[in-house]
Amino acid sequence: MSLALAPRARFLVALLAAVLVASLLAIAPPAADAAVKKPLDIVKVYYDPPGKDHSKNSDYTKEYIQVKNTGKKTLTLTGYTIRDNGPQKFTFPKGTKLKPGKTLTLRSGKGKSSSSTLYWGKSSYIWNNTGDTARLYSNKGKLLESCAYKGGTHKKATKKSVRTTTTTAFC
Ligand SMILES: [Ca+2]
Ligand SMILES: [Ca+2]
Repeated sequence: MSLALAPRARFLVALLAAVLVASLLAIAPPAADAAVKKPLDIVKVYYDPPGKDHSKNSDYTKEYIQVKNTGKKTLTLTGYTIRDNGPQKFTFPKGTKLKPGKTLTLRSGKGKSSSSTLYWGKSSYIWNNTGDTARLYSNKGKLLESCAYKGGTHKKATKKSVRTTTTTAFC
């Protein structure tokens, strides 16, 4: 009789183990990427558009950084800033608003702003092709996100830098 029960006992042990693993997975912390998501999130830096870098505005404006409102409320970005790893700094103009789920593109160079696109307004590129750090600050100067990248293709993010292609850093 005890021999006949053995397979069932083994099955129960296996079932118990499966339930235990499932419950452990349920309380596992969220993925690193989800953890850094903020109501205002740097999505990507298009740091090196394809082709040679020419010193002209139509090329500067191909380069951009994108931020997204991942929250549920419209954000007013007046006074928020974006900085590179050097002295470059962009201040969001008074009255800049971003609706939930919407993305705002900030292009290097000069151009006419719209509700979805802003321009840094400088006669230069902003984002270094060989690596840089994009930092986003609130209007009170609080660091909201820091996104460091190396140039070239890096298929996996590390603690020090995000995933990149030859054109784009995924923050
Ligand atoms: Ca991000
Ligand atoms: Ca660049």
